[in-house]
Amino acid sequence: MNLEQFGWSDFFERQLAAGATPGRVASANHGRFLVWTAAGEADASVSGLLRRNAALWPAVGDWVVLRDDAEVIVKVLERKTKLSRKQPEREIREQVLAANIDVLFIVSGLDRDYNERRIERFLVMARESGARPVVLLNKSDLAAELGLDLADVVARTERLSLGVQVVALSAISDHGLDALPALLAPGETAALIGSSGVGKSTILNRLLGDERQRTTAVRASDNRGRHTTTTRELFVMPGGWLLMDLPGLREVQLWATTEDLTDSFEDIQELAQACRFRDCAHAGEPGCAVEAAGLDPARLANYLKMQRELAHLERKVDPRLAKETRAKWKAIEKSVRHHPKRDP
Ligand SMILES: Nc1nc2c(ncn2[C@@H]2O[C@H](COP(=O)(O)OP(=O)(O)OP(=O)(O)O)[C@@H](O)[C@H]2O)c(=O)[nH]1
Ligand SMILES: [Mg+2]
Ligand SMILES: [Zn+2]
Repeated sequence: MNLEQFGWSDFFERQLAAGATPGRVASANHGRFLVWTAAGEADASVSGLLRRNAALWPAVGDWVVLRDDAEVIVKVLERKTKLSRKQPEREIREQVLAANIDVLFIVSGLDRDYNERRIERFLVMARESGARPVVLLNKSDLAAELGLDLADVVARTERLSLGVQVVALSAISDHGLDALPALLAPGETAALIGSSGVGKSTILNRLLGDERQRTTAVRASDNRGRHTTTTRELFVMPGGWLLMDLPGLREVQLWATTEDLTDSFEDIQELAQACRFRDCAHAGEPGCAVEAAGLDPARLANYLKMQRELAHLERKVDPRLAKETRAKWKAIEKSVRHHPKRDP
């Protein structure tokens, strides 16, 4: 087998010491990793060093170096891209969901799953990852049933996606699926993200021409999925590209910085240049150009919400920044103490 067909490139070659055995993590299960190598598949665990350091832990999609017997992963090569979220627990920590993804398919169902705010959130996540996002509106066969006009939903989604490609399709009737392989060159990797039940595994099965992934009907009452896929796994597709199926994401807390909002909300950032106050929060200040522009208030609210969330994360994560913030607060407290407010 040649490694290029799994996505190997100069970027990784340059990091490899002479004589080392590389491989790509195709799936992971409780500390065991299925690794594709030039000599075939290996079932590997990780070395003690990696085990002791969460930041060195391999993710599905990673290129790794194996020990000579191919039983232990000793190193994770630097990633080209990584898809991360904040771990859902209270602890402030990054969770890498997938590594070395070139194209990120953000999947929504055109049933009651369709949610513009969630798409905006996934777009921020995608942009932070370094992968090229593409929005997939699946279950187009159901749109009419729900009184959604397909052309209208596509146009709305395009508007909020600011130039990101939007593809309407129906995996179940094979409609629109053929647009996807054309978006990937041989050796490139795509991943499917979205909430449970949107049809990620169905899309994968159809493109693969094989029912390799299990799928389950959504709940009739609210179209919610049942978290059928529970592991992340890579598949080699007929056109020579790779596709990763992921479990449905119940909750996406971002692992990004406020900077990462810039691309996804260029419209708001541009309008903000004309606000009277440089630090305008677009929340009732006089002379606010953003509020005056008649933007969808839900989009603005979502932007502000993510901005607060990411500013909070930045304070928690970047110790230097956190220290500055603390120093600032101390200075404010001090000035308040020394200059108590007096009634006029
Ligand atoms: N009507 C319709 N149903 C679809 C379509 N695509 C998928 N489904 C159905 O939606 C249900 C959920 O599909 P899955 O592929 O299991 O969804 P998933 O996104 O992989 O869900 P998780 O693995 O739980 O994250 C299944 O019953 C599919 O048959 C479609 O285009 N139209
Ligand atoms: Mg699935
Ligand atoms: Zn403003």
